[in-house]
Amino acid sequence: MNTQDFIDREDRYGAHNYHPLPVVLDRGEGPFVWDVEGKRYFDFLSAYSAVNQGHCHPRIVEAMVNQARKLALTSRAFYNSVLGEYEEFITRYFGYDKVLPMNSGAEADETALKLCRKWAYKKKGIAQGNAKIICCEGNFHGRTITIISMSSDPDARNDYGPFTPGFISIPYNDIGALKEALRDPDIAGFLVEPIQGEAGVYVPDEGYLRQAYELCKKNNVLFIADEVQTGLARTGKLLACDHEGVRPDILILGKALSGGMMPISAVLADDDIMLTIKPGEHGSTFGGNPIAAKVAIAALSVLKDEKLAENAERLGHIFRDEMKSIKSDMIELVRGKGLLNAVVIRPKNGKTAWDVCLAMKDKGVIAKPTHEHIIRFAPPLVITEAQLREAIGLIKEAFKLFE
Ligand code: IF1
Repeated sequence: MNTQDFIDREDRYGAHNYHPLPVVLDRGEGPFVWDVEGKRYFDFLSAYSAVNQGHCHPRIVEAMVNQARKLALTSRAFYNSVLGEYEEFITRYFGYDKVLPMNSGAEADETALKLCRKWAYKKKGIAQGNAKIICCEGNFHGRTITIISMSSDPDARNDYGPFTPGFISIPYNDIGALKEALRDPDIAGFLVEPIQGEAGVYVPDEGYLRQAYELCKKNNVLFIADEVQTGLARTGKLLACDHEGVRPDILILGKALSGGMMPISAVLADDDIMLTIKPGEHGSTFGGNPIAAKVAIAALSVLKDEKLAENAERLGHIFRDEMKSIKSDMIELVRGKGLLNAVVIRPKNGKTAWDVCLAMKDKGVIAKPTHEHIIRFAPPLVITEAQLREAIGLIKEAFKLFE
């Protein structure tokens, strides 16, 4: 079978809820992936920042295989010998009292919303059913009906109503709008991405997170950070909130928490928030399963042992400088933090970001546009400077084709 055969088979038997770049990946290692024709690519999407540790990291694979051979799943109906080890590891790692383990990022966001509402009624004293949560225009927190009830993206929400009530949407990176919204005494929380990934790597003004956090504290409102995409060293710090010294009341993690091996997500909070959920009030079959426990410990250990945040910080500056040096009238602007970057593309002669991605693919770099004209560049954080410079050379060659 060749590339087209694989594509045709997916088209025939799979739902059409994606429009992938026409490349069929077969193997991954570190910053590289190979397609079914044996061609090598630099992966500049990292499965939307789930593969920060590089594809198939040996330490994480070994942790997964060893546990899979011993005990894969118990459910939370019983205790097991590794969940406590993981809970202690991750709560010490991030400095919180407790963790609630889930699977997908969306599940973790939903868990955070439930936790916030529970805290609102049990601790803040908001009247039952009246708790409201502030969210931001341009957000992306997942694909469930409650989460898309917060979305301002028609593609994410059209024809999926009726929606979950209780969300107040304000402009991102707008402290005045947040201050105004916080005048409502029934506000329980503020859910925010430290950098809006899907919106096109929208980096807020310096100080935005810190000011937002202070406003929430002043109004007894929980500051909830969705670090599913920005967390785990991606932006050059362990958490994107670390750039401003903000400690979220509720921290949401996912994606690279497993190094891309399987869905693992987590919600961290201190006791006064976390213990508002009592036994039987929330859960999931696979949440905190033994394999996930061991995989997450390995994935988090790799981040620190291989100094991936420092690498992302250093190489991010090189990447943005190099992209800004490209003389192309298709490049409108370059923005990002660490190795979460994006280039806004100005269409030219009918050529768009999609065409640039096709050209880059032919040169050996795969990335995908978001919102038509924005290309996100997010390689695995294990990429070396030499590899990054090689990939930048290939990206430059691709842009040259449109001159
Ligand atoms: C898709 C976007 C990125 C996320 C943040 C929660 C979740 C995500 C900040 C939910 C997931 C993924 C989902 C994937 C594409 C990708 C994405 F383009 F959709 F928006 F990264 F920007 N919070 N993002 O970014 O986590 O349930 O997927 O594990 O749905 O197309 P999930």
